[in-house]
Amino acid sequence: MRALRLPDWGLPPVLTDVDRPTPRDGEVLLRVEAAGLCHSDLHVIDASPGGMPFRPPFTLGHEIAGRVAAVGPAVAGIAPGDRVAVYGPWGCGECRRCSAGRDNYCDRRSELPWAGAGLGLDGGMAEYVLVPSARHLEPIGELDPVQAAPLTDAGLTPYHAIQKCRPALLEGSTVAVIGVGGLGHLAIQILRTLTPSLFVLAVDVREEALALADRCGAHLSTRMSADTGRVLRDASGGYGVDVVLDFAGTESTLDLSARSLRADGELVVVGSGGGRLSVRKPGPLPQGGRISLPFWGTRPELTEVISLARSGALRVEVERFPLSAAGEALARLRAGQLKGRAVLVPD
Ligand code: FEH
Ligand code: ZN
Ligand code: ZN
Repeated sequence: MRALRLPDWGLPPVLTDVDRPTPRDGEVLLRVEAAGLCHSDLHVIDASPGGMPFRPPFTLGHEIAGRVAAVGPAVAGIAPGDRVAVYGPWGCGECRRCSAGRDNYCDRRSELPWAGAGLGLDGGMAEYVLVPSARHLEPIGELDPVQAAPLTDAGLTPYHAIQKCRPALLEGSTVAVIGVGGLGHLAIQILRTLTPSLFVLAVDVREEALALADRCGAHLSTRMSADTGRVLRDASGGYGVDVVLDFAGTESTLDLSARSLRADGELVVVGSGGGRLSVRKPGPLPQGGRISLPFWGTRPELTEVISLARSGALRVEVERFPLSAAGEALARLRAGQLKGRAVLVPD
């Protein structure tokens, strides 16, 4: 079967032929119908030896949807032909966190030589993918797999981040979404769906991203500039923004987030842009300010995200590429030239 493999650190991914795996015990083999591209895939590709808690060679892709092709003898409740999305942050499956469906915060993460699908274990940028347990599979019904695949990360990650600050999302609260890419555009839709009375402000550097924010339901979208802190403050009645979701996590966006945050506000840092923010008193953060660093999402939350999408509340902006054009898709992602999420479809 064809698969996009990372052969070793420092080498580019290659599309090559590998054996199609056979499911054993509780494993499930999926025929991949869609695999999303994520900025984290670039971090993995660009990592140097020791930079990640796993090592190549493996197949990339941690945003997967497809159809069950075969099941191991111990599998129950899932059968060939079932259409599913894959929960990606596979944990040990035994600790308290994994037992509660919070594999994203597995207590034994540091002991595992992998972090999930396409993260040390073979992922979904391929014709088939082997999933270690049926517990990672979420039925998608009639949902288009090209919509479902990005929801397993680009949808699940903002959903989890929003659940973390849900108590602060009161009637009429102001929320800033900084970075309207694959995750940010879905964050806006989730915010508008879960708490319709929120006042949602969107910030990005690209005009097409601001247009996407408007289409997704942002009340105000503003281009990042030296003035953005004032714009956000003015838009929140001069008090500052109740919740900031930073999907970039760069030095400049963290600085903007801190400057725009209301006293007793919540800063949720989702993006892995490598920016730093000084946490000291007095310092750049307002009094009562709270920071969280959410990672991906939980298995029950994936059920909730797929249910929202099946109800029509979420629509992923997608750019499709055949698996054979994975190199072009990665180049467009790296150049910041994608509108929404790139999704590979095996050809
Ligand atoms: C995946 C693997 C490692 C780091 C970050 C990620 C995110 O894409 C998950 O949302
Ligand atoms: Zn990701
Ligand atoms: Zn665990």
